[in-house]
Amino acid sequence: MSAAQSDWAERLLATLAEAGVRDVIISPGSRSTPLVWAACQNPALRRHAIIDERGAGFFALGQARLSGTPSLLICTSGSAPSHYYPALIEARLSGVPLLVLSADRPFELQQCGAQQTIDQARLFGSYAGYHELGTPVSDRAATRALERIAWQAVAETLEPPRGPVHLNFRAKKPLEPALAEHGSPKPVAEASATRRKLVRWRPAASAPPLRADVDELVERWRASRCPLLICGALSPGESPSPELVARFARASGAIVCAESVSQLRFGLDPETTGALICDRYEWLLASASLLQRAAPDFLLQVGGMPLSTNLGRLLESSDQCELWIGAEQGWPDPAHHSARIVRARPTQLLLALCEALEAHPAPELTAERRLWREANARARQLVSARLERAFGEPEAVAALCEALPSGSILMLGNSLPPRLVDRYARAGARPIRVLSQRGASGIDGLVAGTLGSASIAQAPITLLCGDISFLHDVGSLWAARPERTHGGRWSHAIVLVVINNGGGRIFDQLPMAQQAGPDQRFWTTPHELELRHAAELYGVAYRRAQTRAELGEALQAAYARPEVSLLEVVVEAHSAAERLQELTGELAAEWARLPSTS
Ligand SMILES: Cc1ncc(C[n+]2csc(CCOP(=O)(O)OP(=O)(O)O)c2C)c(N)n1
Ligand SMILES: [Mg+2]
Repeated sequence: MSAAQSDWAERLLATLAEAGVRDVIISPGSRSTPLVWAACQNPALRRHAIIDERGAGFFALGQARLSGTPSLLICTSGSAPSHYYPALIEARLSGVPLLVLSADRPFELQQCGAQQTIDQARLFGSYAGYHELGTPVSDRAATRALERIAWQAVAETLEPPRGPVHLNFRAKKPLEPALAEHGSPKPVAEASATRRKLVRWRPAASAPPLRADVDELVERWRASRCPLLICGALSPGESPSPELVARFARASGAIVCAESVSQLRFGLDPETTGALICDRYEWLLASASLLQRAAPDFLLQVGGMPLSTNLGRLLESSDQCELWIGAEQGWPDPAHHSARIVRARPTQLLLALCEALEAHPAPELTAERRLWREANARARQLVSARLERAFGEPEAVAALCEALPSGSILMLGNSLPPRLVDRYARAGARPIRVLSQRGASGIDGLVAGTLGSASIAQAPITLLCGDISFLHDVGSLWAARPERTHGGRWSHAIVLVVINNGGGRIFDQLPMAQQAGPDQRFWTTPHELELRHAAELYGVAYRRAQTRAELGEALQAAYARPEVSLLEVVVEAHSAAERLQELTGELAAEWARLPSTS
C-alpha cells in the first residue's frame, strides 16, 4: 500500500483512539485492509471479529449502550455497511454514540460497474452524521483535516443529540501494508510515536435546568394531590440514582412509577425507602374505579416514552392531568400531551427540584396518595400469591427477576418481556443495571447487543427475550465464543433466557387476533424449532426448563459458569393473556374493599 494510505489509516485510528475509542468491531473484507491493519497495530484498541455486519452493528451498540463511549465499526465496501442500518437507527433514536468506518472505492471506480461498489455517501441518511474522508494524499493540510475530522466525529457522537457518525474512507490498491527490508510488513506504529498527542475536545458538563422551569414545577408539585413520577427507558449512564429518586419522592410526595427499562425498578424498595414506590402501577392505572377515587393530577416523565398503555389512556381521557417531561434531548411525547419539556438531564433536574422542594415543609399525605399506597400494597400481595399457583410466562419472568445476581445486568428484549417485568417483577433495593432497546423497539440484534455489552461488562449479564426475537438474531450466536471474536475468555456468566411461547404472542393480545382466523400465523409466526440445535451449531451450553424447579436449577447452573448459556423456557402459549385477565378481575374485587378517600 502507498505510504500516504498507510499513514492516513494509522493516523485515523490513532486519533480515534486518542479521542476515546476503545473497541473496534471488524467484519471481514479486502477494501478495508489498510484500516484493519492499522487497527491491529494500535495497542490502545481492543479488536473483535464479527462476520455479519448486521450483528456487528448491534454488538457495537451493546458495548456503547453500557460504556457511553462510541465503539468503532469497520467494514469493507459495497453492501457491507448497509447491514449496519438497523443498529444505527436504534443508536440514533436511543441516543447511543457509535462510529462507522466504511472502506470505499476511489472516485474513479464509481458508477462504472466496479465490484462491491455502491454509492456509500450519506448511506444512513438522517440516522448518522457523515464525513467523507476522500482518498489518502500526502498533504499536510489534508492530514491535519483528517485528524480534526476524527475528533469531530467522536465529539458528534457524544454531544446532544448523541448518536452515530459515519466516516467513509476511499482506499486504492495495493491495499496490503508495504514490506520492510526483512520481508515482513512494516509496523505502522512507528510514525505515531513521534506525533504530538492532543486533547482537542472534552464533553461539556450537562447544564442545570432553567430556574423558571424549576420554580414552576415546584409550584405544580405543591398544588398536586396525586402527582406521579414516571421513569421510562433510561440508560445506566443517564439515570438518576435510586437514592436521589427516593429523596425527590420524599420531598415532593411523588408516587414513583418506574418501568422495567429504567434503572429504578430494582433500585427502590417500597417498604424501606420512606417514599411512595408504586410497582403495581400498571394494574392500578387500569382500574377505572381507583382512578375515579384518586386520579393522578400531575405527571413528571423522565427517560423515554413510557411503555404503559394505561398511562397513555389516562392522559387521553383526562383534561385535569398535566404532563411535564424532563429530557436532555429529543421530544419523547408521541401522544402530544406534554405541557412542558424541561431541558435537563434527569439527575440535574431532580437535584434542582430536591433543593427547591426541601426549603418547604414536607408534603401532606393526601387521601389520594394513601389510597395509591394501600392499593399498591394489596396488589403486591395478591400478585405474589397468584404467581405461586401456576407456572407460565408471568411466573417464569417473575422468578427470573428474583434470581438475578446482585450487581448483574439485565438486557430486556421487546414485545411481552418488558411488559411482563413491569407487571410481575417486584420492586426492591437490588443493584441491577437494565439495558434495553427502546429507541425503535426492534426485536432485532438482541443476542448481538447482549454479547457486545458482555464483552466490556465486568458483571454477569442476562438477556430476557421472546422466541421470535431470538430466532431473528440467531446468527449472532457466532459471538458467543470469545475465541472467535477477540480471543481470551468471558469473565462472567452470560445467560440468554428465551421464553418459548410458540411465536410472537403479543399479537394474540391485539384486536386483530379476533378477526384473522388461520391467517393469524402471519402475525404470530408459530414454529416448531428446537432451540438446542442452534446452541449445538455455535457450541453454546443449552438448558431447557418447563417448571419452576427446572428454571431455578438451570439458572443456578448457568450463573455458576463464566460462559454463554442458552436457556429455553417453554411455557403455554396463552399464559400471559390468561393471567392478565384473571388478575384484573381479582384485583378489582380486592380494591373494591378499600375504604373511600373522602
Ligand atoms: C425488527 C423487527 N421486526 C418486527 C417487529 C414487530 N414485532 C414486534 S413484537 C414481535 C413478535 C415478537 O415475538 P417474540 O419475540 O416471541 O415475543 P412475544 O410476543 O412472544 O413476547 C414482532 C415480530 C419488530 N418490533 N422489530
Ligand atoms: Mg414468543
